Formats: sequence, structure tokens, C-alpha cells
Amino acid sequence: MEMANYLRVYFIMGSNNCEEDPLHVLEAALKGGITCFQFREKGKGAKIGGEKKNLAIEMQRLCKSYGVPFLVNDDVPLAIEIGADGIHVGQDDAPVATIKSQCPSDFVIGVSATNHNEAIQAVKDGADYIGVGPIFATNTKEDAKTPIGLNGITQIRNHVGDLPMVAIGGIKAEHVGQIVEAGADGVSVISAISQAESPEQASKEMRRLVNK
Ligand code: TZP
Ligand code: MG
Repeated sequence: MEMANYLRVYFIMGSNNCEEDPLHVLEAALKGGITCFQFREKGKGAKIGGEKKNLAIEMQRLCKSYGVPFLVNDDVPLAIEIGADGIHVGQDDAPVATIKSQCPSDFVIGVSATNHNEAIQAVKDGADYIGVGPIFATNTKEDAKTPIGLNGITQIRNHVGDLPMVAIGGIKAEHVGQIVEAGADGVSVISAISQAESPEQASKEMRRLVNK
């Protein structure tokens, strides 16, 4: 499958993003039809060391059983150690060139971009996809930048050609249509799935809307 297709409904989660067992939430999301998963274990109460690694391995196993790519946020050594499908890095994390020198050649590398300059740089660096945002205000990320809105998506799209691009930040099911219309290949969400009453239904609904 092409990268852009994996970005349709890209679920991101760590253990502090949900109230119940994160493995149950992830499995429900997988049943609902998410197309990619990123393990993002950071912030208040986040697991570290062996506990973080064990959770990552269990989540990776679940993703494998559904044929869904498993990416790790920030932590390049962990991603390499457990044989993740890829890594997602922000502007303050490991540079793409460094990652490329350490990881297998088929490793997927995603980079966050908040504006077109960062996006153009990510293309030059050889990122496999970019995550752009925040699109809307979000309570999930404490240090989130100013929202770039739907126009921000279109502006960045105009600078990056057909580079696979997913939108992030404050996205709910009702936004999916406009976001794809604005130029993103898909939506990336934390709370819209992790905090949903039914993560399975929430995922299913997003998948339906993104395919319309
Ligand atoms: N990067 C930009 S906004 C954000 C991240 C990780 C948080 C997205 O969470 P939510 O709950 O989907 O707004
Ligand atoms: Mg980061």
C-alpha cells in the first residue's frame, strides 16, 4: 500500500491519553479500521524504561495482527530496538539524516511541520510523510503552536507537491471532509478516538468519512 493510504485514519496514543486499558482502546480502534498507529508515550505520568518498552511491544503486536503500521514518536533507539515500522519526529527531535543513518532503509520517517518552510525542509531531508498542524485548538498537547486552520493545510500542500501529508490537532469526525478537501491525505487524531465512548465506532466513522 502507498504511504498516503496509510495516513487516512492515523491514530496516536500513549497510556495517559485514555481512561481505560490502552491496549483495549488500541484494539477497539484497530477493529474500527484505523490505518496507522503511532505510540506516543510522553507527558504527565508517561511510562519510561522497561515499562514503556513493554507497552510498545504489546501495542506493536496488536498492530501487526491487524496489518497496521506501528510507528514510534521521538524515541529512535526504542523504534530500532523493537523493529518498529517507522518513527515520527518533531522539529526539536533527531534530524532525518541522523535517523536515516541509523535505521533500516524501509523505515518510515514522518516529520511534524507547522508551516510551509518546515514542510519544504522535510521534503528536502527525505521525509516519507509530514504531519501538519495543529489545525484547530487542542488540549491534548501542552506546547501546541497556534492553529494553522484549513487554509494552512492548503498552503502547505501547494509547497510540497504530492508528498504524503496528514493533518493533526483538534480534529473531530465532523472536520474530516473539510480536511481532505483542503489537501490532506488523511487525519491524525488522539482524543477523538482515545477519549471516545466507543473508540471502535469513532474509528469506523472517521474511516467512512475519509473514504467518501
Ligand atoms: N501535535 C500537534 S497537535 C497534537 C500533536 C501531537 C495533539 C493532537 O491531539 P488531539 O486530541 O487529536 O487534538
Ligand atoms: Mg517530538
